[in-house]
Amino acid sequence: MTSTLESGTQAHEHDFHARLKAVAQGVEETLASLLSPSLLPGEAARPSRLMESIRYSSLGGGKRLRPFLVVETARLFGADGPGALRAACAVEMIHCYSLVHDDLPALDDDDLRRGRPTTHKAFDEATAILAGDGLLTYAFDVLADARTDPDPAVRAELVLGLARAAGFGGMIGGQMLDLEAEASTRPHEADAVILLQSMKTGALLHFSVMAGAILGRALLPAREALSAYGRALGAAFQVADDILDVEADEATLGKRAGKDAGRNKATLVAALGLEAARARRDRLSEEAVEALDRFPQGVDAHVLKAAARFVANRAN
Ligand code: GRG
Repeated sequence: MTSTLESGTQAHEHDFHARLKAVAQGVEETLASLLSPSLLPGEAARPSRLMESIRYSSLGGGKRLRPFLVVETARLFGADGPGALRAACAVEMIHCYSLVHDDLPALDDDDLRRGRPTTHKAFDEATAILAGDGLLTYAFDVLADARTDPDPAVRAELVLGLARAAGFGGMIGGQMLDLEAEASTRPHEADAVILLQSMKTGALLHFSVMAGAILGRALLPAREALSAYGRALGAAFQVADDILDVEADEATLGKRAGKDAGRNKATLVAALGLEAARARRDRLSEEAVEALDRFPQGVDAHVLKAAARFVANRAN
């Protein structure tokens, strides 16, 4: 017989998947519109091959987890309108740009992403570099536009937060540490890997949550709880990724599997071993859930809690 607790958890999982799907659809439509050939004031032209490569890199794939976190967090405060979807698309643009550049021959040199040829394979290297650059720049355009939020202070906070998360103290810095660790002959230390991952992957996931809090004008106690949630979820996500690289196959992942060990990648599986990495992933996922228990009363965060569990248990 199914216990009440189990059926409650299943209902939450169901709600999570329904919301993930709904947000993904909203993101797809908003991205398609943002990346249409129509010019914005101040733009002279949108070169068709560039736009085609950008659409290829960002439409029709991915779990859309970061946009989901933006929209669902904003929804806790009743702020999940078109502005939240625009902010969600800005974060997804940064994510897609990082994937396009990460796949380049000078970095990971991958041929497969989201189950399709990588952008430099489908187009060419120079176009893939420009597609990434275009997505990076446009993300800030979208955030700074008054259609994202009428309050300039809110827009400035979003722009600053995304810049810090994606910049040299965040994603790019994490990528640099990653490259250095890969080239090093010393064993990977867990503390160093944890810092690297908190920057490379964690910062953007954390910002996704905080963007929702910013759009929702969340007060300090809620922001603190959400920040703790975002940090734990971001860390759990990357350990799960390290584990999937060992355990999953290419067809399920939609990208090359089993590549970390051969490349001396600084992963928590390398630093801690598979069992300890699994235990850490599950602990972090529960930590994320518990962070939301500190939430102000009356706010129903069960979908975000289910997201933290999904991050740990996902198949790709
Ligand atoms: C500017 C040269 C240059 C590089 C950009 C590459 C880079 C900076 C940073 C690394 C960021 C990166 C690629 C991290 C990997 C994180 C990761 C596990 C991505 C996969 O995320 P999912 O599973 O992917 O959310 P989907 O496809 O579902 O969106």
